[in-house]
Amino acid sequence: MHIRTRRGWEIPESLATPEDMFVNRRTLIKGLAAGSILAASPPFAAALSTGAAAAEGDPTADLYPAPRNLRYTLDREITPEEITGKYNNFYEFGSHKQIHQAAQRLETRPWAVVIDGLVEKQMTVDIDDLIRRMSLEERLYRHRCVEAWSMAIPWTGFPMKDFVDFARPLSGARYVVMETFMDPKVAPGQRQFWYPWPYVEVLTIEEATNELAFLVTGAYGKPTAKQFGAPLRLAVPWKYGFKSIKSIVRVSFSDQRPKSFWEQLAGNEYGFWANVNPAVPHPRWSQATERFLTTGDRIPTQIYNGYGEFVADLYTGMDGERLFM
Ligand SMILES: Nc1nc2c(c(=O)[nH]1)N[C@H]1C(S)=C(S)[C@@H](COP(=O)(O)O)O[C@H]1N2
Ligand SMILES: [Mo]
Repeated sequence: MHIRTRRGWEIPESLATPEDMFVNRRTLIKGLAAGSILAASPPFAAALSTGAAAAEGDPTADLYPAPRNLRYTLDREITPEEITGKYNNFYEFGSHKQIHQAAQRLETRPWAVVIDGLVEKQMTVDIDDLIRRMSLEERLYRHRCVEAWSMAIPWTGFPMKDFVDFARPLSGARYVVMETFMDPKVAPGQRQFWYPWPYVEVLTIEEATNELAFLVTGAYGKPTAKQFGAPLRLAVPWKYGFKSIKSIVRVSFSDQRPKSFWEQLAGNEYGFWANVNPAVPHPRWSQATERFLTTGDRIPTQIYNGYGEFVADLYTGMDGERLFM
């Protein structure tokens, strides 16, 4: 190991990731660069050694690949699953990026999702019944982590608006509160009592019913690998990645706004709105650029992660709010 001076942009990465992993990933990326996968445009069917098995025997496997919705386009290459499937934030399985093997212990069937709070009728829905009720599509989305790395993923799922319609919230419901599974026997991170488990995230009803809010059931043309948050995960690509909660077991509609997992831990660093904005630095690092996992290059960050045309209207007239943190 050698000591060297870090530049400003390296700080978040070095806090989160040991240096040697970064080097290994660069080597991996070089090896992949010649492959056709980077340029492939049809829905993905690439297998990953860890995680591909999760898709086999999945009761909804026949629904993949789902048709791609061409309304959502990328300005960059899709990040291969060989990279995204081995570089994850899923604190339930450890507070580092190499959790993909540990996450295979998560049993994703049977899986039930509780819908409660301010709804016409509380219910518990089986994940396979839910998925078959919805109409699956593929969307290419950017993902921007608050730690200043980013990727581009072909998610499969359904609009969260369709889920909200299915849940039939009462008119007083203002927030959608989502919760991850809780099982410290399976998820060693949950034995770390200083974290406020279970992981919770919250959207306003307006955000949850915005066309971009997407409930993810698959990635790369098949049911999602467990490390991505199988069997049901959120994707809200205009917000920092921590809002995109994984492995959801409960969705509650409320007139109150409870604090999210990260807000409880450090509310001044990970706020409720968490919209991406290059001009608003994190208290400990700049958000002006991001490291794109596909190439390893630094690229400029865009306001709302480039999705302003879809979501900027949600935030007009909210000047007093900390919209970008
Ligand atoms: N339950 C849960 N959801 C979570 C997290 C987590 O630790 N636990 N991490 C979040 C963060 S910080 C990011 S960047 C994304 C990472 O998603 P990925 O591993 O699929 O890239 O998941 C988000 N959802
Ligand atoms: Mo993140």
